Amino acid sequence: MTLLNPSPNPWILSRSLVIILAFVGCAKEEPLGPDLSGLYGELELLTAFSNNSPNGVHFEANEKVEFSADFNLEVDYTLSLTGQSSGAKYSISGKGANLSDVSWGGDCDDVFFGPMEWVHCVLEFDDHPQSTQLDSVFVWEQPDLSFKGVLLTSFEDPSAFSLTSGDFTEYLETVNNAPDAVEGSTYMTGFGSGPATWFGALRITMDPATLSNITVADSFLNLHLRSEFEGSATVIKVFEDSNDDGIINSGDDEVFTTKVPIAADGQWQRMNLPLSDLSLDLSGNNVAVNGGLLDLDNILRLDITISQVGTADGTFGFDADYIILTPDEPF
Ligand SMILES: [Ca+2]
Ligand SMILES: [Ca+2]
Ligand SMILES: [Ca+2]
Repeated sequence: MTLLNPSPNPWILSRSLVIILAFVGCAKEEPLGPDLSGLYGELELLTAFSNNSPNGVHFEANEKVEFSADFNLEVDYTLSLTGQSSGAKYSISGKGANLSDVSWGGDCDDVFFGPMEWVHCVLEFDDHPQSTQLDSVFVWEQPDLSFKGVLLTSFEDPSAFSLTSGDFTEYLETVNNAPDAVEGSTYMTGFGSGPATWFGALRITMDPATLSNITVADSFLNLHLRSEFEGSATVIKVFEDSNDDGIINSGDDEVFTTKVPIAADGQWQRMNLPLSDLSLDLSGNNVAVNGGLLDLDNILRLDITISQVGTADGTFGFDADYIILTPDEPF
Protein backbone atom coordinates (compact mmCIF):
# COMPACT_ATOMS: atom_id res chain seq x y z
CA MET A 1 0.00 0.00 0.00
CA THR A 2 1.43 3.40 -1.00
CA LEU A 3 0.29 6.36 0.99
CA LEU A 4 2.62 8.96 -0.42
CA ASN A 5 2.34 10.48 -3.88
CA PRO A 6 4.40 13.29 -5.49
CA SER A 7 2.08 16.09 -4.29
CA PRO A 8 0.15 14.79 -1.33
CA ASN A 9 -2.94 16.71 -0.37
CA PRO A 10 -2.63 16.93 3.45
CA TRP A 11 -6.38 16.75 4.00
CA ILE A 12 -6.78 13.59 1.91
CA LEU A 13 -3.70 12.08 3.51
CA SER A 14 -4.87 12.64 7.08
CA ARG A 15 -8.37 11.46 6.21
CA SER A 16 -6.91 8.30 4.67
CA LEU A 17 -4.87 7.71 7.78
CA VAL A 18 -7.94 8.09 9.98
CA ILE A 19 -9.83 5.57 7.85
CA ILE A 20 -6.88 3.16 7.81
CA LEU A 21 -6.41 3.50 11.55
CA ALA A 22 -10.13 2.91 12.07
CA PHE A 23 -9.95 -0.32 10.09
CA VAL A 24 -6.81 -1.42 11.90
CA GLY A 25 -8.58 -0.68 15.16
CA CYS A 26 -11.56 -2.85 14.12
CA ALA A 27 -9.50 -5.80 12.98
CA LYS A 28 -9.16 -7.95 16.05
CA GLU A 29 -6.54 -10.71 16.15
CA GLU A 30 -5.28 -9.68 12.69
CA PRO A 31 -1.75 -8.40 13.34
CA LEU A 32 -1.04 -7.86 9.62
CA GLY A 33 -4.12 -5.71 9.04
CA PRO A 34 -7.66 -6.46 7.96
CA ASP A 35 -8.71 -8.61 5.03
CA LEU A 36 -10.11 -5.73 2.98
CA SER A 37 -12.02 -7.97 0.56
CA GLY A 38 -13.85 -9.48 3.54
CA LEU A 39 -14.65 -6.06 4.95
CA TYR A 40 -15.78 -4.44 1.72
CA GLY A 41 -17.51 -7.36 -0.01
CA GLU A 42 -21.12 -8.33 0.28
CA LEU A 43 -21.46 -11.80 1.77
CA GLU A 44 -23.28 -14.26 -0.44
CA LEU A 45 -24.14 -17.86 0.37
CA LEU A 46 -23.12 -19.94 -2.64
CA THR A 47 -24.82 -22.97 -1.07
CA ALA A 48 -27.43 -22.70 1.65
CA PHE A 49 -26.76 -23.31 5.35
CA SER A 50 -27.80 -26.90 6.02
CA ASN A 51 -26.87 -30.12 7.83
CA ASN A 52 -26.57 -33.81 7.03
CA SER A 53 -29.26 -34.95 9.49
CA PRO A 54 -32.67 -34.09 7.99
CA ASN A 55 -34.21 -37.02 9.89
CA GLY A 56 -32.47 -36.18 13.15
CA VAL A 57 -29.19 -37.27 14.68
CA HIS A 58 -28.71 -40.58 16.52
CA PHE A 59 -25.89 -39.87 18.97
CA GLU A 60 -26.39 -43.43 20.30
CA ALA A 61 -25.09 -44.66 16.92
CA ASN A 62 -22.09 -42.29 17.19
CA GLU A 63 -23.53 -40.04 14.49
CA LYS A 64 -22.42 -36.43 14.23
CA VAL A 65 -24.19 -33.46 12.73
CA GLU A 66 -22.10 -32.15 9.82
CA PHE A 67 -23.00 -28.60 8.89
CA SER A 68 -22.50 -27.15 5.43
CA ALA A 69 -22.58 -23.80 3.61
CA ASP A 70 -20.33 -22.11 1.06
CA PHE A 71 -19.56 -18.40 1.06
CA ASN A 72 -18.10 -16.06 -1.53
CA LEU A 73 -15.71 -14.67 1.13
CA GLU A 74 -13.53 -15.82 3.98
CA VAL A 75 -15.68 -14.85 6.96
CA ASP A 76 -15.63 -15.05 10.73
CA TYR A 77 -18.66 -17.05 11.81
CA THR A 78 -20.26 -18.34 15.00
CA LEU A 79 -22.67 -21.27 15.01
CA SER A 80 -24.86 -21.25 18.14
CA LEU A 81 -26.94 -24.30 19.07
CA THR A 82 -29.81 -24.08 21.57
CA GLY A 83 -31.95 -26.99 22.81
CA GLN A 84 -35.61 -26.00 22.72
CA SER A 85 -36.58 -28.16 25.74
CA SER A 86 -33.36 -28.44 27.75
CA GLY A 87 -32.13 -24.89 27.17
CA ALA A 88 -28.67 -26.42 26.59
CA LYS A 89 -26.27 -24.35 24.51
CA TYR A 90 -23.14 -24.92 22.50
CA SER A 91 -21.30 -22.68 20.06
CA ILE A 92 -18.56 -23.13 17.48
CA SER A 93 -16.60 -20.20 16.06
CA GLY A 94 -14.28 -20.18 13.08
CA LYS A 95 -13.16 -18.46 9.91
CA GLY A 96 -13.40 -19.74 6.38
CA ALA A 97 -15.21 -19.80 3.05
CA ASN A 98 -17.29 -22.84 4.06
CA LEU A 99 -18.37 -24.97 7.04
CA SER A 100 -16.64 -28.16 5.94
CA ASP A 101 -14.87 -28.52 9.31
CA VAL A 102 -17.92 -27.82 11.45
CA SER A 103 -19.55 -30.80 13.11
CA TRP A 104 -21.33 -31.44 16.39
CA GLY A 105 -21.27 -34.64 18.44
CA GLY A 106 -23.55 -33.48 21.25
CA ASP A 107 -21.12 -31.30 23.21
CA CYS A 108 -22.72 -28.78 25.53
CA ASP A 109 -21.47 -25.66 27.29
CA ASP A 110 -23.44 -26.23 30.48
CA VAL A 111 -26.31 -28.71 30.85
CA PHE A 112 -26.78 -31.64 28.46
CA PHE A 113 -28.92 -31.47 25.37
CA GLY A 114 -32.00 -33.62 25.95
CA PRO A 115 -33.28 -36.68 24.10
CA MET A 116 -36.07 -36.10 21.59
CA GLU A 117 -35.56 -32.38 21.30
CA TRP A 118 -35.27 -29.81 18.55
CA VAL A 119 -32.08 -27.81 18.50
CA HIS A 120 -32.08 -24.40 16.85
CA CYS A 121 -28.93 -23.62 14.87
CA VAL A 122 -28.09 -19.95 14.30
CA LEU A 123 -25.18 -19.06 12.02
CA GLU A 124 -23.96 -15.49 12.51
CA PHE A 125 -21.16 -13.50 10.87
CA ASP A 126 -19.17 -10.90 12.82
CA ASP A 127 -18.83 -8.50 9.88
CA HIS A 128 -22.17 -9.22 8.19
CA PRO A 129 -24.89 -8.95 10.84
CA GLN A 130 -27.64 -8.90 8.19
CA SER A 131 -26.66 -12.34 6.87
CA THR A 132 -27.69 -14.49 9.85
CA GLN A 133 -28.87 -17.97 8.80
CA LEU A 134 -31.19 -20.38 10.61
CA ASP A 135 -31.52 -24.16 10.61
CA SER A 136 -32.60 -26.85 13.05
CA VAL A 137 -31.78 -30.44 13.88
CA PHE A 138 -33.66 -33.07 15.89
CA VAL A 139 -31.73 -34.97 18.58
CA TRP A 140 -33.01 -38.52 19.19
CA GLU A 141 -30.76 -39.56 22.08
CA GLN A 142 -28.34 -37.90 24.44
CA PRO A 143 -24.71 -38.41 23.48
CA ASP A 144 -22.37 -40.52 25.58
CA LEU A 145 -19.66 -38.01 26.53
CA SER A 146 -17.92 -40.26 29.08
CA PHE A 147 -14.90 -40.58 26.76
CA LYS A 148 -13.93 -37.10 27.98
CA GLY A 149 -12.75 -38.43 31.33
CA VAL A 150 -13.40 -40.87 34.17
CA LEU A 151 -17.13 -41.09 34.81
CA LEU A 152 -17.59 -41.55 38.57
CA THR A 153 -21.37 -41.90 38.49
CA SER A 154 -24.34 -40.87 36.37
CA PHE A 155 -26.70 -42.57 38.91
CA GLU A 156 -28.06 -44.84 36.15
CA ASP A 157 -26.13 -47.77 37.70
CA PRO A 158 -27.02 -48.21 41.40
CA SER A 159 -23.80 -50.13 42.09
CA ALA A 160 -21.60 -47.14 41.24
CA PHE A 161 -22.31 -45.20 44.45
CA SER A 162 -23.89 -45.31 47.91
CA LEU A 163 -25.87 -42.79 49.94
CA THR A 164 -25.18 -42.19 53.63
CA SER A 165 -27.75 -40.47 55.85
CA GLY A 166 -27.35 -38.91 59.30
CA ASP A 167 -29.36 -37.35 62.13
CA PHE A 168 -30.15 -34.22 60.14
CA THR A 169 -30.99 -35.93 56.83
CA GLU A 170 -34.61 -35.57 55.77
CA TYR A 171 -34.42 -37.19 52.38
CA LEU A 172 -31.63 -38.83 50.41
CA GLU A 173 -32.58 -41.04 47.48
CA THR A 174 -32.25 -41.43 43.74
CA VAL A 175 -35.09 -40.22 41.54
CA ASN A 176 -35.74 -42.78 38.80
CA ASN A 177 -37.55 -42.48 35.46
CA ALA A 178 -37.10 -38.74 35.86
CA PRO A 179 -37.76 -36.65 32.75
CA ASP A 180 -35.98 -33.76 34.50
CA ALA A 181 -32.70 -35.65 34.98
CA VAL A 182 -29.93 -33.60 33.42
CA GLU A 183 -28.50 -36.84 32.00
CA GLY A 184 -30.19 -40.18 31.47
CA SER A 185 -33.27 -40.83 33.58
CA THR A 186 -31.87 -40.98 37.12
CA TYR A 187 -30.37 -38.42 39.49
CA MET A 188 -29.84 -38.04 43.24
CA THR A 189 -31.76 -35.70 45.51
CA GLY A 190 -30.85 -34.98 49.12
CA PHE A 191 -31.73 -32.41 51.75
CA GLY A 192 -31.78 -32.00 55.50
CA SER A 193 -32.86 -29.56 58.21
CA GLY A 194 -31.29 -28.10 61.29
CA PRO A 195 -28.32 -25.97 62.37
CA ALA A 196 -25.90 -28.61 61.08
CA THR A 197 -23.26 -28.74 58.35
CA TRP A 198 -23.62 -32.41 57.41
CA PHE A 199 -26.98 -33.57 56.04
CA GLY A 200 -25.81 -36.75 54.34
CA ALA A 201 -23.40 -37.72 51.60
CA LEU A 202 -23.01 -39.35 48.25
CA ARG A 203 -20.14 -41.81 48.52
CA ILE A 204 -18.15 -43.07 45.53
CA THR A 205 -15.53 -45.80 45.83
CA MET A 206 -12.45 -44.89 43.78
CA ASP A 207 -10.08 -47.20 41.95
CA PRO A 208 -6.69 -45.48 41.57
CA ALA A 209 -5.96 -47.72 38.55
CA THR A 210 -8.56 -45.78 36.54
CA LEU A 211 -6.89 -42.42 37.23
CA SER A 212 -3.74 -42.76 35.13
CA ASN A 213 -4.65 -39.70 32.97
CA ILE A 214 -5.68 -37.58 35.95
CA THR A 215 -3.28 -35.18 37.66
CA VAL A 216 -3.96 -32.95 40.64
CA ALA A 217 -2.50 -29.90 38.88
CA ASP A 218 -4.46 -30.10 35.62
CA SER A 219 -7.66 -32.08 36.21
CA PHE A 220 -11.23 -31.20 37.15
CA LEU A 221 -14.06 -32.74 39.12
CA ASN A 222 -17.23 -31.86 37.18
CA LEU A 223 -20.66 -32.11 38.80
CA HIS A 224 -24.18 -31.22 37.66
CA LEU A 225 -26.11 -29.71 40.57
CA ARG A 226 -29.48 -28.09 41.20
CA SER A 227 -30.85 -26.53 44.37
CA GLU A 228 -33.88 -24.61 45.60
CA PHE A 229 -32.56 -24.14 49.14
CA GLU A 230 -30.85 -20.81 49.77
CA GLY A 231 -27.47 -21.17 51.50
CA SER A 232 -26.81 -24.73 50.34
CA ALA A 233 -23.26 -25.92 49.74
CA THR A 234 -21.39 -29.09 49.04
CA VAL A 235 -18.28 -30.22 50.83
CA ILE A 236 -16.16 -32.43 48.60
CA LYS A 237 -13.97 -34.86 50.53
CA VAL A 238 -11.31 -37.09 49.07
CA PHE A 239 -10.01 -39.92 51.27
CA GLU A 240 -6.56 -41.42 50.81
CA ASP A 241 -5.19 -44.66 52.10
CA SER A 242 -1.95 -42.82 52.83
CA ASN A 243 -0.29 -45.66 54.74
CA ASP A 244 -1.20 -48.32 52.18
CA ASP A 245 -2.91 -50.70 54.57
CA GLY A 246 -5.95 -51.03 52.32
CA ILE A 247 -8.41 -49.17 54.53
CA ILE A 248 -9.31 -45.58 55.35
CA ASN A 249 -8.62 -44.82 58.99
CA SER A 250 -9.25 -41.44 60.52
CA GLY A 251 -5.98 -40.41 62.19
CA ASP A 252 -3.86 -42.62 59.91
CA ASP A 253 -4.79 -41.36 56.46
CA GLU A 254 -4.99 -37.98 54.79
CA VAL A 255 -8.25 -36.29 53.82
CA PHE A 256 -8.56 -33.43 51.32
CA THR A 257 -11.53 -31.14 51.12
CA THR A 258 -13.12 -28.05 49.66
CA LYS A 259 -16.47 -26.37 50.21
CA VAL A 260 -18.47 -24.85 47.37
CA PRO A 261 -21.72 -22.84 47.56
CA ILE A 262 -24.59 -23.84 45.25
CA ALA A 263 -26.86 -21.25 43.63
CA ALA A 264 -30.50 -21.75 44.67
CA ASP A 265 -32.13 -20.88 41.36
CA GLY A 266 -33.73 -24.28 40.76
CA GLN A 267 -31.75 -24.74 37.53
CA TRP A 268 -29.26 -27.47 36.68
CA GLN A 269 -25.78 -26.06 36.54
CA ARG A 270 -22.38 -27.53 35.89
CA MET A 271 -19.63 -27.06 38.44
CA ASN A 272 -16.05 -27.54 37.24
CA LEU A 273 -13.84 -27.86 40.26
CA PRO A 274 -10.03 -27.91 39.80
CA LEU A 275 -8.59 -30.79 41.84
CA SER A 276 -5.93 -28.33 42.98
CA ASP A 277 -8.68 -26.57 44.99
CA LEU A 278 -8.69 -29.52 47.41
CA SER A 279 -6.66 -28.82 50.51
CA LEU A 280 -5.49 -30.98 53.40
CA ASP A 281 -8.21 -31.32 56.03
CA LEU A 282 -6.78 -31.22 59.54
CA SER A 283 -10.15 -30.98 61.32
CA GLY A 284 -11.02 -33.56 63.98
CA ASN A 285 -8.15 -36.00 64.33
CA ASN A 286 -7.17 -35.87 60.66
CA VAL A 287 -3.45 -35.88 60.02
CA ALA A 288 -0.74 -35.04 57.51
CA VAL A 289 1.07 -38.29 56.72
CA ASN A 290 3.25 -38.01 53.64
CA GLY A 291 3.74 -34.26 53.40
CA GLY A 292 0.09 -33.32 53.11
CA LEU A 293 0.02 -33.85 49.36
CA LEU A 294 -2.91 -35.35 47.49
CA ASP A 295 -1.70 -38.63 45.97
CA LEU A 296 -4.12 -39.90 43.35
CA ASP A 297 -2.68 -43.41 43.49
CA ASN A 298 -3.76 -43.61 47.14
CA ILE A 299 -7.35 -42.37 46.69
CA LEU A 300 -9.98 -44.84 47.82
CA ARG A 301 -13.09 -42.74 48.25
CA LEU A 302 -14.86 -39.51 47.26
CA ASP A 303 -17.69 -38.02 49.32
CA ILE A 304 -20.02 -35.35 47.96
CA THR A 305 -21.47 -34.01 51.21
CA ILE A 306 -24.74 -32.11 51.53
CA SER A 307 -23.92 -29.03 53.58
CA GLN A 308 -24.65 -25.36 54.01
CA VAL A 309 -22.57 -22.22 53.59
CA GLY A 310 -22.93 -21.15 57.25
CA THR A 311 -24.45 -22.67 60.39
CA ALA A 312 -28.03 -21.42 60.09
CA ASP A 313 -31.08 -23.38 61.22
CA GLY A 314 -32.85 -24.15 57.97
CA THR A 315 -33.30 -26.62 55.14
CA PHE A 316 -30.40 -27.26 52.76
CA GLY A 317 -29.69 -29.65 49.94
CA PHE A 318 -29.47 -30.26 46.23
CA ASP A 319 -29.94 -32.62 43.32
CA ALA A 320 -26.87 -34.13 41.66
CA ASP A 321 -26.21 -35.93 38.40
CA TYR A 322 -23.34 -36.96 36.12
CA ILE A 323 -20.09 -36.62 38.06
CA ILE A 324 -16.96 -37.00 35.96
CA LEU A 325 -13.24 -36.37 36.36
CA THR A 326 -11.58 -34.81 33.30
CA PRO A 327 -7.88 -34.39 32.54
CA ASP A 328 -6.49 -31.08 31.25
CA GLU A 329 -9.75 -29.15 30.86
CA PRO A 330 -13.23 -28.87 32.39
CA PHE A 331 -15.95 -31.21 31.07
CA1 LIG B 1 -28.25 -39.50 35.27
CA1 LIG C 1 -4.98 -46.52 55.70
CA1 LIG D 1 -1.00 -37.94 50.46
